[in-house]
Amino acid sequence: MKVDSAGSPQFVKLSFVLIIFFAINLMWHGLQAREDTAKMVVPPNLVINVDHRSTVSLNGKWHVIIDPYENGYYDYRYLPSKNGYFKNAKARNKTELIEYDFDKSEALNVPGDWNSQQDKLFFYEGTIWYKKSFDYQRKPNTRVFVYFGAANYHAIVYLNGQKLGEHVGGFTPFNFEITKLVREPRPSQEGSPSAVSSGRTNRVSSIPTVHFDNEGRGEKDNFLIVKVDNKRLREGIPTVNTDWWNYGGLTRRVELIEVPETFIRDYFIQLKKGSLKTVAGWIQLDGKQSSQTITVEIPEANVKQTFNTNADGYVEFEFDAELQLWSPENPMLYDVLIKSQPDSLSDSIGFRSVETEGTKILLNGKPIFLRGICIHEQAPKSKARAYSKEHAETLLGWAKEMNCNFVRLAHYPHNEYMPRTADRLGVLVWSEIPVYWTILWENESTLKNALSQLTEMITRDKNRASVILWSVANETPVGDARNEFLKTLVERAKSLDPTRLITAAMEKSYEGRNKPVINDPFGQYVDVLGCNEYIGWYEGLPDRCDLYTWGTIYDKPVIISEFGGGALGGFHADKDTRWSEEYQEYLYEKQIKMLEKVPFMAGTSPWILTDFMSPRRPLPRIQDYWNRKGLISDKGKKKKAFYVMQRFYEKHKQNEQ
Ligand code: GCB
Repeated sequence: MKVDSAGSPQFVKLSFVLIIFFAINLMWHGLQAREDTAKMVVPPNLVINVDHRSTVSLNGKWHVIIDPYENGYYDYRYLPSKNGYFKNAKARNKTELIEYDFDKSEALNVPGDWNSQQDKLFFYEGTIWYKKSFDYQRKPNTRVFVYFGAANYHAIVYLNGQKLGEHVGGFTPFNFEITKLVREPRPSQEGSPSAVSSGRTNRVSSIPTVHFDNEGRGEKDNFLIVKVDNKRLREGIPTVNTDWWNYGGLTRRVELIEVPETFIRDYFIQLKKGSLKTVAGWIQLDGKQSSQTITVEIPEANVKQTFNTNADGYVEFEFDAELQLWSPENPMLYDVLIKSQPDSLSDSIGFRSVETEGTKILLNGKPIFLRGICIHEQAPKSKARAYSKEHAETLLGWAKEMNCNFVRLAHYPHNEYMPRTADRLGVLVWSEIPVYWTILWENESTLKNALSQLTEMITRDKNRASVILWSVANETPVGDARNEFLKTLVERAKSLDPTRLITAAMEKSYEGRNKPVINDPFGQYVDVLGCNEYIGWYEGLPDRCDLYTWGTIYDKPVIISEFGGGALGGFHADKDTRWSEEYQEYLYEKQIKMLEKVPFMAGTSPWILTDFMSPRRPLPRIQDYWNRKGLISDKGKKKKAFYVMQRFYEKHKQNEQ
């Protein structure tokens, strides 16, 4: 083919312009992508104590589009598309090509993981788009936030086609302000917002009868769209390798939070470190009336204190009070009222101290032995992730039945009902972030991510008396880069909350054949050492426990934060048969005998309360993708070892009295 113009000055000019254009375009998208990654891990200004605020639930059915190729996000050049699914587009005439339709797509329950809701999603890891339409009438002089209890793992949130922001981390809450973006009913619609939707339907199987006006209003005034992606990432927190189900989706509640224009966003009200009567803390307002007078009242303790916030809406305070202390035996919660102009907010707060003295943990100044159990966020008797108050009641109820005064909430922050229920039932809590196994220690964005998950966990739960331990890691391999990484987390935890103890679940090593020792160098940075060990399961048979005498290089309390072995509920055989309840029972008996002799042991939390789902556990007819180390089966039936722990803890309880 003859091309006349090739080589001509115009052609060269045009090519040059085009090249520059594409280069700028590429750079721009590249930069944007990088900026997005950096922004993603910065926690938003979390609104705490959702339970005591005015909220509108967005729970229920959400339409979803399963999008394994992220077609709704990237164009065919793999660049973020301007017209992704977040636009919620509809064909405006019979010729227009739109290749998706939320309103004709299937629906899933929120809160809830997607894996347990449809067989085809059981192993799914990737993107699913969620859409919820809603009407909303904003009250005068209020602000509105959309709040997510958690979305696993990476969420990008859009309201009415506009991006609100994104969040990384599957187990902590986040929110975005939507005051200016939320659409209120049009004047003609007032009083009957559904009038416009008459004759329209969003039923999954119907013909396309939903019409959109040129603002994109459909059957409701607003549409909220969330892209949730649970792909495991090498640089993620957690990383690709774990031992639990990677439940994806909007796994916790979604709410609109309604607050006055200036409101109490966050506060810390706890006993001052080292004191049993001085309450110390701070309050953070959000809004224009930043400098003002606020009061803190605890009516039952005759407390009424007044403080002035500074120009940033912040105040620190301290006052003395005669308080009944919170403890597992007496889980006393006070109504605490914070009053500002024009907001007021209440919370149920318990007051207790926690510290260490040598190898002891002291609660309210007295040594306490932690009679614990580990718990995953596995819904009781179900293949789903737990998310509700009822789940929390059942799980903690079982722990109490075992005579526990302590739970280790593994391996990530559980939903807020857990620490709140623990507060009420008198159960002490270890709360941790999913810094698990082989994290990319030298990757800067991985550290940022861990820091933001830690910050969000502490921000949400720092007023819960039940929570005594923040854990920064589980079974991470010893090494300098890991020590540095974890040290940074400890520093952050201490700066956010100087009152609680810091821990991590570590491993032991050996001095000679029969002397396990706790000597992980990272131990120097924590207050309490957690140690996971599987003698009798991964390491020899249960009788091996008889040989061991434990040692430590630290003058600090040690919690045996995991031990245990698997048993299929209802399978009975002799004590030497793996997977039988008798093997597990015997292992527990031997472990207890060994651990009772460890002088520096301040508590135990065996692995684990209930069977939980894990892709690492495929053994047919025994595991079937369940980790069987539960003391309670996936059907909710107690195994024999449950009663071994129950008796051991009963004995401890008696000795304490
Ligand atoms: C561990 C891990 C825990 C596993 C458990 C097991 O050491 O901390 O997440 O599930 O062992 O069952 O192997």
